[in-house]
Amino acid sequence: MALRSPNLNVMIRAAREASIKLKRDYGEVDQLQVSKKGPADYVTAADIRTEKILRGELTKARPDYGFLMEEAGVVEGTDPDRRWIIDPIDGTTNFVHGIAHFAMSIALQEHGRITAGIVFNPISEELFCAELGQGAYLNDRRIRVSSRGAMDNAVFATGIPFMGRGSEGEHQTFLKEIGAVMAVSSGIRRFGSAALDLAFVAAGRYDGFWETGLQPWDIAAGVILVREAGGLVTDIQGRDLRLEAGSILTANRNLHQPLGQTLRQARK
Ligand code: 2AM
Ligand code: CA
Repeated sequence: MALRSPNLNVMIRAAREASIKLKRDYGEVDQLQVSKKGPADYVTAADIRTEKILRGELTKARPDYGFLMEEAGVVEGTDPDRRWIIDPIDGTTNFVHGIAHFAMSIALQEHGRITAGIVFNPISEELFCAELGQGAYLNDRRIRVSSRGAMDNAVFATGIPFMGRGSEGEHQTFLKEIGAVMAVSSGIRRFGSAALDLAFVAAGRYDGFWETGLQPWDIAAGVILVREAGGLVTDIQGRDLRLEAGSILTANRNLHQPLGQTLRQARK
């Protein structure tokens, strides 16, 4: 790939270091299905452990930077303008069910802007990374969003709300959305990791993705991947994305508008 910046190398090294333990943890999930404590506690422990390793490695390399992390929350750095946004395991439900579709997500935010992001699936060893103005890469290969232009050829990803996430009203809205999208597209997929969904849009595997109820660490790295791969990213209303907004709509340049329109029409 193009020359990686020192910060991107720091991120990749941290993720590779953390993946050693995470892979071992994942390998033990099967046995845990039958243990007394159950897999839920175990996955929480794996989340916390992975985040600690990432935090430790990143702090060693960049002692001044702050953090926004899924488990430990906000840690202010002495540099007020730079922080890492980390999701140690995006796709924890998959992890706990022994489905090898989860990833670490690390983004660098500088002066409020995301300037670099990586999404790393430690099992498939697919490493997606992007830096502002430098393009997006899968391992060492440049990636681009798909070029499909017709909704009826397109495959879209989404996240289905579940018990404990989203109100009854939000669940009903989601049913209307998939009703509308399934009627005009080639298919909908729900793999359970927003970070990987965005990475797959960047790689042109999905033609678009939408989801509500997300947190900044689910999407921070994925957003720069999609943008650097040539895709559009907004909230569901088509407005500029704020990471805190919780809703996201992304697709290639041909399909962003028709997908958004289909969703907004369905929500009425
Ligand atoms: P997680 O695996 O880190 O929890 C699946 O639809 C996506 O939603 C995943 O990226 C998942 O991240 C995220 N997710 C799961 N529960 C969530 C919650 N309560 N709030 C926000 N995001 C959640
Ligand atoms: Ca997550």
